[in-house]
Amino acid sequence: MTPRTSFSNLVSALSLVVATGAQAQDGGAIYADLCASCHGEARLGAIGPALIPEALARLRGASLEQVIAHGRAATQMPAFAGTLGPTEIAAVAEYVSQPLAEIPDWTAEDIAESYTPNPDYRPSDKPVFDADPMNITLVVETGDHHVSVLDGDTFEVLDRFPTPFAVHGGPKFSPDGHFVTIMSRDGWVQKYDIWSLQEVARTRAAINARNIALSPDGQWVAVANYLPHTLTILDADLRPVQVRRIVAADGSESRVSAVYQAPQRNSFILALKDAPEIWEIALSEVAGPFHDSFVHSYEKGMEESLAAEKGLFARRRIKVEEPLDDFFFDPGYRNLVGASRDGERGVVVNLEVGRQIAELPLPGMPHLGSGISWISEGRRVMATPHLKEGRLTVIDTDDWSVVKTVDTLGPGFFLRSHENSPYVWADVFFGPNKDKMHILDKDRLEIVKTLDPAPGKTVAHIEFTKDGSHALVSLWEDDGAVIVYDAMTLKEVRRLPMRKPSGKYNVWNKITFSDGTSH
Ligand code: DHE
Repeated sequence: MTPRTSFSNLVSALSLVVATGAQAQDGGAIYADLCASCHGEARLGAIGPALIPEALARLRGASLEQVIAHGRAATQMPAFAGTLGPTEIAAVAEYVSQPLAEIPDWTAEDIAESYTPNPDYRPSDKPVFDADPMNITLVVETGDHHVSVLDGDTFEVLDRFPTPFAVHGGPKFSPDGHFVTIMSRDGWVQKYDIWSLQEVARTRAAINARNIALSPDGQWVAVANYLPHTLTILDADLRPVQVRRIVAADGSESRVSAVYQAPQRNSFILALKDAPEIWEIALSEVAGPFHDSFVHSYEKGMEESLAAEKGLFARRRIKVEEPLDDFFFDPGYRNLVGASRDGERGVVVNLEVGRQIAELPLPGMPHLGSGISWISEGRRVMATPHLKEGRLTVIDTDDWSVVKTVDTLGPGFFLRSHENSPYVWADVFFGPNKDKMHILDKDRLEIVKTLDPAPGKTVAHIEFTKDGSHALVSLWEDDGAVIVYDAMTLKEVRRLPMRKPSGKYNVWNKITFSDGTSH
């Protein structure tokens, strides 16, 4: 079992961090002297973000030293090149890259204490703007940690609000599109009122989180966490309701890969990152189809009794052969397709019978979280990009056979389409062709055009307007843009300046689970 300590004991526990030689010890002293006041004595974040390997995953070695030396534009992070020499900068970078000696706890009390309502928030029972509230698109700008609220008809920015540091994953809209909930990698969860264009509140649900899911009725927010090993459930006001420790059937603890809502099943589905299990969390008293699946999958000898697990948030375990990182659901949420750890196969798990029913060849690390589904020549297919190979795989969701493999100009990250569009848009996120955007015909399953709107720059992630008439593409640079295309002629019509717009989310497409959006 991994050792744990309470948050209050953490500072003293950190003195146990095993230093990797004199350099790391110096790094610790420099950290305490210059960094702790903003990033927290325990490196868990304060006004600055947490400085722990889980949070710095994409910022290592030279890049981390660059930030320490030169600061970070548009943030309060100052440059230390005038104060510290290169060896000291390397030492502090090395220090913050070391794992914490103990996995800190983050209890319901810690969450409740972090709760920060916006004192100026005034609710409004109707939108304070004339734009169609169903055609609002949110643009997450990770360049300076803001979200722009776009009118999907005029492309006017109605508001631009600050977010917690490093938002990741899709914001989740309430079923009526009135509110949105956003999560940062540091575990902060923010609620924003789209109708009144104001932040409602924010709270820190964990130390390091993966993603969030909102229950189909909008009443509960599930937060999937890496640190600590928990699933946090908040109510719609962001107050903690349950902090559930993730303990696999064999007693070991696990991180959570991701959590999603399954609307037809009225449940949350999550995958454990370190144990071969999928969990389903009931969002009503266990009854109906969920109850049947629940009873079916119940195993004697589990520590909890069925009786104890039949209320709200009852948990069902589905055993799989190996842990799943990333997954996709068919539109009826009857089946889940997950990527195997070796990145070579996809496994199909039927949620009703609670077991694996098929396996697919998906070499090259499929990115199933970005998978989308549509009707192609009368049959329902899904497609996934691959993070390590330049290809898209199209799968028939009736018999789980591979219909086609489409070669692309490099590995991609995101895919999008819309019911009213004949095309699927696929980025080429990695490699020399990161500036390209492929357009595929949904029936022929062929690339019919490749856009090149900003040679040499990263072009990624797509979202459609509510009616599918326009496609919004990110120019994923610090001084980037959202490029608006006519989705039929594929011609650029507008370019809206944005700071590294990582993702875009249309209220209508998301709340109606539009064909062509990822979950
Ligand atoms: Fe993501 C969504 C996991 C790295 C930008 N990413 C998701 C989701 C998961 C996931 C599970 C779905 C959550 C949801 O929307 O509820 N991402 C992972 C990883 O495991 C990975 C590869 C490694 C990691 O660092 O965690 C990873 N992701 C990245 C990035 O480096 C990206 C490109 C930049 C960033 O901001 O961190 C990135 N991920 C995104 C975006 C989404 C996302 C923009 C939402 C896409 C959408 O359209 O819904």
